[in-house]
Amino acid sequence: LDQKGCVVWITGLSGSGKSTLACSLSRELHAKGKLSYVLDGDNLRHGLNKDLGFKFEDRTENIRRVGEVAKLFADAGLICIASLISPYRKDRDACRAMLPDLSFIEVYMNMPLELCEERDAKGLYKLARAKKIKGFTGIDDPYEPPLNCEIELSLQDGVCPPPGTMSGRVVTYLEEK
Ligand code: GGZ
Repeated sequence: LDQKGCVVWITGLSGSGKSTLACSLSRELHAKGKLSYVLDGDNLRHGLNKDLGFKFEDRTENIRRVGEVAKLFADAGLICIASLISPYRKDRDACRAMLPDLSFIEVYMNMPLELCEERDAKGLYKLARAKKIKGFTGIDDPYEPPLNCEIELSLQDGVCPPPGTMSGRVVTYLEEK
């Protein structure tokens, strides 16, 4: 295998475009002959993490487990793309600490809450605003933005760049390192 494993950790609010970016990145890497695998928080919560909810300790355990699995994929030489809200800085930093230097690439989807809320693909923000869901990230649960991430993606001239543009930035970063 002509590649070194690493973890691309995508963090950001629900609806910020993490899964879309993960998918676009995975396709682009595939086209370049690179092996990757996507770990999506929402999907893993149906299997590996189905015993976990959204309270503080559960989210911490969720991130810890996905970090451990991501490390296994990276050890096997894959580019592991983890896409989770991962709202707490200490949990993301603990994942970073599991991996060798330079092999944890934190990507921050810095999208305004208003935009995420406008998208509201699953209607969860609406439920959270109506207090039918408690502890929803960005509404009544905190999101701690990264202080030193490798890549920050945000609006360009007030609009969200297309997924291909954003995944292109990540690929360029990976190629350069
Ligand atoms: C945040 C929630 C919540 C609460 C359900 N807070 O956008 P989605 O819907 O499809 O993906 C979100 C997913 C978050 O799972 P993660 O494993 O990424 O979260 S964390 O990293 O914080 O452990 C969202 C849905 O689950 N969801 N309830 N209260 N998101």
